[in-house]
Amino acid sequence: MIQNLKSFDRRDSALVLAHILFAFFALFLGGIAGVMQGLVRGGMLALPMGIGYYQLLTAHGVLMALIFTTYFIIGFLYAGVARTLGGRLLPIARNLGWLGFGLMTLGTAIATVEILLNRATVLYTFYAPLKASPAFYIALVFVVVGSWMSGFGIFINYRYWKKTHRGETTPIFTFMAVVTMLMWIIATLGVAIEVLFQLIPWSLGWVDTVNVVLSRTLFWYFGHPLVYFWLLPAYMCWYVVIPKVIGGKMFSDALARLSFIMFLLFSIPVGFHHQLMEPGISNVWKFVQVVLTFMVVIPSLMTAFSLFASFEMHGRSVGAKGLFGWLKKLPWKDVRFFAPFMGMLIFIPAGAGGLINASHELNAIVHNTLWVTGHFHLTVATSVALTFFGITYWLIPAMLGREMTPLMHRMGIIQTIVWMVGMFFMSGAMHTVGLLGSPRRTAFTTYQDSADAVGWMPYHVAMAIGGTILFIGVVMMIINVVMLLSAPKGETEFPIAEASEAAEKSPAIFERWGVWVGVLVVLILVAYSVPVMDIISNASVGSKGFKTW
Ligand code: HEM
Ligand SMILES: [Cu+2]
Repeated sequence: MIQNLKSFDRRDSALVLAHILFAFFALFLGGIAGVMQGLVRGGMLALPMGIGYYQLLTAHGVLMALIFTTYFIIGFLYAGVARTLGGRLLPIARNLGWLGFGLMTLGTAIATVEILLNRATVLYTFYAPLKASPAFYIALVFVVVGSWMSGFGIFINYRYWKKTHRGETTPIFTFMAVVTMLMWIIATLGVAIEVLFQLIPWSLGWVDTVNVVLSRTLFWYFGHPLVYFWLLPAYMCWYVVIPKVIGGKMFSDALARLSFIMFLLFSIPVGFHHQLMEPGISNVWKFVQVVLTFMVVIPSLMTAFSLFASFEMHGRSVGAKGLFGWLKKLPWKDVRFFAPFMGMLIFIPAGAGGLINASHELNAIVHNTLWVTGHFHLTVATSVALTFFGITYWLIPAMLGREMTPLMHRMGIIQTIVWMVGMFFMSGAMHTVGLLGSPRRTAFTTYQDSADAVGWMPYHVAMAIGGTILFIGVVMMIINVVMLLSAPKGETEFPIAEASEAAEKSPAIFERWGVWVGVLVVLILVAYSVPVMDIISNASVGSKGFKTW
C-alpha cells in the first residue's frame, strides 16, 4: 500500500519544478518557431533579420522534440519515484538529478546559441552529411549524458528500495519509470556512438568523410525508441494516474507491467522502419524490423483495452446502465482527466497513421511528405503534449502545496479545446497535402508556379491558420502554468491508482531485469548485426561535410 502523503520534501519539489518549468520555457520558444514556420509555408510571412527557414525548423525540432519532452519526462518520473518510494528521494538520487539537470541545461544553452548563430542548421535529426559546428554535437553529448545521470538516480533509488523492502512488489509507477529509463539508456547508446565516433571527429576535421548510412542507422536505432521515451510517461499517466483521477481502480496491475515489458522489447530493434527508402540496407532486414515493429500493436491494444476497461468498471460501479452509460460517469469537467483523455482519443488516428508509415509500400507514398509531420503532431504534439499538460495541472500544485481552483479547470479545458481545434486544422491539412505530394522540411516555394504546387497552397494556408490557433494554445498553457504557480495554498494529491481487487498479482519475473535486457540484446543483435556489418564492410567512399545554409 502506498501511504498517502500530504506534501513533498521541498528539495524534491525544487528539482521537479526546475525540470517542468524549463520544459515549458522550451515549449514557448518552440511554439514561436512553429507558428512562424506555418506562416512562412502559408505564404503569409517573410522571415525578418536574416533568419533562415531551416534554422527556425532546427530550433523548433530541438526545443520541442528533444528539450520540452526530456525535461518534462525527467521531472515527472522523479516526482512519481519520490511519491511511491517512501515520500522522498535519496540524497544521491536528488544530487544525480541536479547533476543531470545541470549537464542538460548546459548542453541546451550551447546548442541554442549554435542554432541562433546559424552554425548548426542541420534540423533536429542532424543527418550527415549536413555538418554542424563541433560545439553543437558536443552540446548534444551533454544533453544525453545529463539524461543518463537522471536515469542512474532513478535506478539507485529503486535498488535501495528493493533492498529495504525484500519480497515486496515495486510500486507500479516506479516499475514503469525504471523501464522507461532502461529503454532510454540502451537506445541513446546508438546516438552516443554516432556523435562521439562519427560526427565529432568529422566536424573537428580529424577525418574527412563520414559513413552516411551508418550514421543514420545509429540515429534511428535511437530515433524510434525516442518516440517511446515520449509515449511511455504518457502511458504511465493513463494507466496509473487517470484511474485514480476518475475515482476508480486500475484494471490490472500485471497487464500494465506486461505491456511495459513488451514496449521495452519492441521499441528498439525496429529503427529501419524510418529507413525504408534508404538504399544500402537490404530489404530482408527491413522486413525483419518491420515485423518487429508491428509487434508493438499487441501492447498498444492491451493498453487501449485496459484503459477503457477501467473507465467502464468505474462507471458501472457507480451505477451506469446500458452499453455506454459509463461514459456519462466520467469527470468531463476535471481537466486532469479531460486533457489526457483527448490525448488518448487522438492516439487512435495517430496510431493508425503510424501503421501506414511503417508499411513499406505505403511509406513510399508518404515518405518525407507533410503527411509524416501531420502524423507526429498527433502523436507527440497532441497525445503526449496534452497528457503532459494534464499532468501539469496537479503536479505543480502538488509540488508547491497549492490547490487548483474551478477557474483553472475551466481554463485548462478551454486550452485543451483550442489545442484540438488548432491541431485539427494543422495536422488535418498536413496529412491531406502530404498525400498530394507536398514535401516536409521545405520553405515557401511554388516551384515556379507548377500546377501541383499551386494546388497545395490552400492546405498550407489551413496549416498556417491551425498553427496560429495552436500558438494561442501555447500561450494559454503558459498563462495556466503561471496561474498554477500562484494558486491558493492547499493540498493537492499526486494521484496513483490501486489495482482492482479482482486483478491477478504481478509475477516476480517482471522484475528480473537481467532476463528482459538479455532478451532485448538478443533481439537487437538479430535485427542489427548482419545489416550493420554489411554497412561497415561494404562502405562506400563516405561523404565530406556540406553546409547548405
Ligand atoms: C504551436 C504549436 C506548433 C506549431 C504551430 C507547429 C508547427 C510545425 C510546422 C509547420 C512544422 C513543419 C515544417 C516543415 O516540415 O517544413 C513542424 C515540424 C515539427 N514539429 Fe511542430 N508545431 C507545433 C508544436 C509542436 C510540438 C508540441 C512538438 C513536439 C512536442 C512539435 C514537434 C515538431 C517536430 C519534431 C517537427 C519536425 C522538424 C523537422 O522536420 O526537422 N511541434 N511543426
Ligand atoms: Cu518509429
